Amino acid sequence: MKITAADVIVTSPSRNFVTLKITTDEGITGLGDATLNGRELAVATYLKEHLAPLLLNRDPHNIEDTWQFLYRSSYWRRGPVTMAAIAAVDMALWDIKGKVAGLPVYQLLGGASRTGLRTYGHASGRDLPELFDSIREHLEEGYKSIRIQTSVPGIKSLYGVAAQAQSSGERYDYEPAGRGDLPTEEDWDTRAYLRHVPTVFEAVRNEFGPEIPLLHDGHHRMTPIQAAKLGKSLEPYDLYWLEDCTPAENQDALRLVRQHTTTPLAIGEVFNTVYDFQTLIREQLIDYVRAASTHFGGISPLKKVMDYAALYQIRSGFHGPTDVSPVGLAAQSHVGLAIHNFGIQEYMEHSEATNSVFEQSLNFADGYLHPGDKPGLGVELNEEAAARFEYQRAYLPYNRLADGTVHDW
Ligand code: KDG
Ligand code: MG
Repeated sequence: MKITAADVIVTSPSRNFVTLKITTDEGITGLGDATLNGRELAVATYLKEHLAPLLLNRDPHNIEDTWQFLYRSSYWRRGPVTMAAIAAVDMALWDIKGKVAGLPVYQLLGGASRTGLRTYGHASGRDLPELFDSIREHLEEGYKSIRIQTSVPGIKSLYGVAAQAQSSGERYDYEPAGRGDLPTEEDWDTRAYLRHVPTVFEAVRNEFGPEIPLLHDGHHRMTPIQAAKLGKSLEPYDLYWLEDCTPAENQDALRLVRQHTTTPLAIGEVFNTVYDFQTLIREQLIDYVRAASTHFGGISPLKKVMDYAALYQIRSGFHGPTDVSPVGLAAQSHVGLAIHNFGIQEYMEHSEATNSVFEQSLNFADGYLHPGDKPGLGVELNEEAAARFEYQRAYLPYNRLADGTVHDW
């Protein structure tokens, strides 16, 4: 079998997505997700200009060889643009292999280790009553585990509560990348945040009891000692995890955090290769691997990093916001179903417009996600529908402190 075409489809049903479609001489096609939120066209160009010509006439069955060839032959390694492009190729080839075999991808990865993937959803609110409503809504929808984000008194905006939701009062359950020519500026004050967050978790535990697994995302905003302080102050509320407590580039920071708190730590949504996780896994500085198949080079390296993490009892918590497309979500759901050390899957439901473009066998019921049993990844792209949603430039917001200093967002 030979690859005869590698097409890149950019579409924007509610938000931008970049999808690679690989076609073979036998007419079988495979899809891969190459979406990099806010920098989508960089990956689309990388794929069109640099990888597509290398794929023509290759045997689609040689997934590992193709991955190594694309990774090593560029000389320039790693980085989100390169690894999202390689990820799309890797996913598309697994999709093709599954279709040829007549099996869903998780069967090719060793078969199911569980009946479904436990998920967590995002509850948020400007104040406690709004947050409680959001938690109740998620529980009614079947979610068994919930991420909690709220506005902080004195700060006009907070990650997890989008500007549009703040002004309209609507439920916020989609990503904050804003369409427009320039990014939105938000404000931030870590001391106010550190004072406020433990009071929120205390209130949530008082209202909803001790059983629900609760999560929180610090979104890279704290210094190591601030993160240690937050981890300690959240210990009475028994978090499932504290995510991205410090900027991900400085992995040594986690040593300090770890020495001070038993709150479980999750990190890695901006990581691109196993090398980013190497020290964190070997020294057992984290409890959950937050990589997404899309930004981590695809299914092949995600399975490998999880096998490495298994040696240290570290589990998965794959990144699953809506900027991971239904193709990327399916890819990591197949991995999650197959590995023994699955932890939890982040799940923000895609919009109706997104689902009209990506037809999926993936299903969500009673808080559990399953990639379905269609051969391959179980996602097909409706190209006619995709063509109706033209790309629109979009940016994630950024933060400034009260004195005007740029801060991590
Ligand atoms: O593109 C950025 C988003 O993926 C990120 O803000 C979402 O932190 C996030 C999460 O945990 O889902
Ligand atoms: Mg996060």
